[in-house]
Amino acid sequence: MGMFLAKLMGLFCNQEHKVIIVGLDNAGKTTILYQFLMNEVVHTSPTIGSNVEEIVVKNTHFLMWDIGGQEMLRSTWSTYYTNTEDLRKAAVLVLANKQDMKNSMSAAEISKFLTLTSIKDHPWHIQACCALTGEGLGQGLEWMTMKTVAK
Ligand code: G3D
Repeated sequence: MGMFLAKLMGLFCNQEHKVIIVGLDNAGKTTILYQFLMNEVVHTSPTIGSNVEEIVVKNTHFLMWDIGGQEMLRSTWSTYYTNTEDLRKAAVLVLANKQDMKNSMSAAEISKFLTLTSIKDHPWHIQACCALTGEGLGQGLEWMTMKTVAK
């Protein structure tokens, strides 16, 4: 993971990119962020809001919008996106977390359930992972990096 992040920093050079993580409550968003924070090359900025955390790897900004996942709040998600960045060219990475749990849905099952193949206007990828160990997170970010650098 450490080596991967170092490689990632080199690829991003002086560009600034933002990653917004959204998901249901208890999905593992904070745990995923914690995996990044454990890496010594990552610096954290003070919490910039009650539900927003930011980590900065050189000039790459990872913004974690921990927006409540309750159904009644989901209609407000687009408001956060509008105020954050233009998503027209955004790539979509779905992290199928908690793969270590016995009854977790596989990445293929989640992909089918979410009908990810219907996404035609953005590159997308689903990555099985376990935030507790960090397994799969590196591959997910690697995909995101490839999509970003390819632009
Ligand atoms: P959230 O920020 O999306 O709300 P959290 O979710 O990161 O707070 O995680 C919610 C709970 O799920 C935590 O358990 C956390 O340890 C657990 N969790 C996160 N990722 C994984 C994973 O990959 N596997 C397993 N088994 N558990 C995971 P607690 O008990 O602290 O509430």
